Amino acid sequence: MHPTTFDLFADHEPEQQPRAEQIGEQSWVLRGFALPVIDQLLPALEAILAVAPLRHMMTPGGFSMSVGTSSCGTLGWITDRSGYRYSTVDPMSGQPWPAMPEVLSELARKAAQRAGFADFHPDSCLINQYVPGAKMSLHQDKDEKAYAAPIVSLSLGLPAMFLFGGFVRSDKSQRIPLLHGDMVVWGGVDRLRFHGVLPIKPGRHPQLGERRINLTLRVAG
Ligand code: MD3
Ligand code: FE
Repeated sequence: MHPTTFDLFADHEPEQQPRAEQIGEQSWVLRGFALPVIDQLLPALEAILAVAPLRHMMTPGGFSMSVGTSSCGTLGWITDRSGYRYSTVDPMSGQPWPAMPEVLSELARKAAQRAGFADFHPDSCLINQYVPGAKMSLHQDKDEKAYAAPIVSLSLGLPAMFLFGGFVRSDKSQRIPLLHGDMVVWGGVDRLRFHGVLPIKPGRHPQLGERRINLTLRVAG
């Protein structure tokens, strides 16, 4: 058994360990990596969304995002007419964002370690909800203070087709299907690659219903 997955997969046979697929020089898809703790994650996520509900934020250009967003952790990502940034306060409630559940930060730390990034301690988790038809256009993630740390994502619910591009918008994108329980780690030389999500296809997930939720764990501050 791989030493870094010892705790998380203690009850599982080695052949049931998640497969790691390399999608970039320093980027990995970890199929099903979250499944062993999914029954702890989903109630923790519902508790966060009860305190910090999903909302459709307005981009600086004045467009409402098709994706509903919220956050947990010390810093939460927000956007309004004055731009994109991280804030310690949820502007909807005027309160700090809900704490990041330990099951989530530990899972992200283990995923990052599996992809070669030691000591990943995220201070922010952005929660994106996609209903069928919602998408995310190609963009780069540049609002974090530093790019040394990777970004770790966790996909839940309906499947998505993730677009993994290059360093300029016009570079050809790879298409990578992401399923419930999959995790992806992007870092190092791949940290500033363009990426996006194609419109979600209609469907119903047994646990999440008619939606996809994606969590991205980051070192934002
Ligand atoms: C690839 N979210 O929140 S996963 C985002 O599925 C975002 O909700 C998508 O893009 C989603 O910003 C994609 C996350 C992701 C985040 C950062 C990356 C993929 C990345 C940085 C570089 C390359
Ligand atoms: Fe992004």
